[in-house]
Amino acid sequence: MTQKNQTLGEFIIENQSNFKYSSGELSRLINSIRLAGKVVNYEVNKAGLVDIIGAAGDTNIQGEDQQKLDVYANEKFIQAMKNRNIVCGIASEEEDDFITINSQDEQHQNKYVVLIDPLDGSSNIDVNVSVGTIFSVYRRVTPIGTPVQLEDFLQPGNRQVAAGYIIYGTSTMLVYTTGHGVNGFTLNPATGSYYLSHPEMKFPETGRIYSVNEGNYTHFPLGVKKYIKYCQEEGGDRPYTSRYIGSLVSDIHRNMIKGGIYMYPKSSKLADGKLRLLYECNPMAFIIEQAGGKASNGFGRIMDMNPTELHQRVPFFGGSKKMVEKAEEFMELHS
Ligand code: P6P
Repeated sequence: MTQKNQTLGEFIIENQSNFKYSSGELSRLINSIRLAGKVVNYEVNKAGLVDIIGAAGDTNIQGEDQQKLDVYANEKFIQAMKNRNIVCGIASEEEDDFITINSQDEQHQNKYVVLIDPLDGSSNIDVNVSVGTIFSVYRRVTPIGTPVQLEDFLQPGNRQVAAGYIIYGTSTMLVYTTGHGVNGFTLNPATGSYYLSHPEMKFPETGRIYSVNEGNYTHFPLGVKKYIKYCQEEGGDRPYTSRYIGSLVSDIHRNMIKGGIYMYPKSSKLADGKLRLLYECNPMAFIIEQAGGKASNGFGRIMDMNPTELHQRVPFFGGSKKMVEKAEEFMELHS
């Protein structure tokens, strides 16, 4: 039972029973992400004022310039999840390889792994556009007490125990699921607390917004081109509206509230698309499905894909169920 305006802390305590097998670690993990989100939010909100914008002079494994705030956010989330005897490993978009975290307490062995995109859409920071943090949580599959292995991270999305995002927008929100629906909490900067502002979020079954970088149109597969044209033609509730922020969290958050589809297809330039399966597509897919939507790679369920590498990319179509199904129809027809 959710009561509007509960604090996140009250909500976690009240819903502790939902976290099967967990003696409070999962709650404490969500709590540590909440705290790190507040610290990152403070820096994101004043990024224009301090020399924290601009490339840190380094590039991540994706070959993308690391904005200083990317590096800062990565450090803060890793710090928040270490030394709490909850997590045995972390994989991050900003880290080439996964990080092993040893338990500090012989009597207790950490059993969760976290995959995180600490600041997604960071190229938007210096133009003052919303950015987000995305996280995904699994129970490890290798024996507890041994060092974490790559296979602990290469699990299909259907084995996630929690996933969520923080959107640093006109307000800062934490939206997450533990497999029992999706709830959104808004940060009140005056008190530093997150309040349950969007209980039991639901993806509208259909919508009139399509989100895709149409600059890549000529490079898309024929089925994607046909679906985009379908969205633009007169007929029924069409033409739809095109809305694309270039920040995955922001585009999906808006579409979850208003109804819509977000697409990052493969193209002749990017054979597997751009988005990463493990710390972008799977967590967003868990949220989308828990809210009643659909998340696909164009031909099958994103969360059923068996990962092969930490930073692998996949095509992504996520949002209102009927819109994703229609897009899949076009891709099936023209594959
Ligand atoms: P493009 C940000 O880099 C990101 O990973 C997502 O947040 C966003 O939706 C997408 O890439 C934007 O990519 O190629 O359209 O600029």
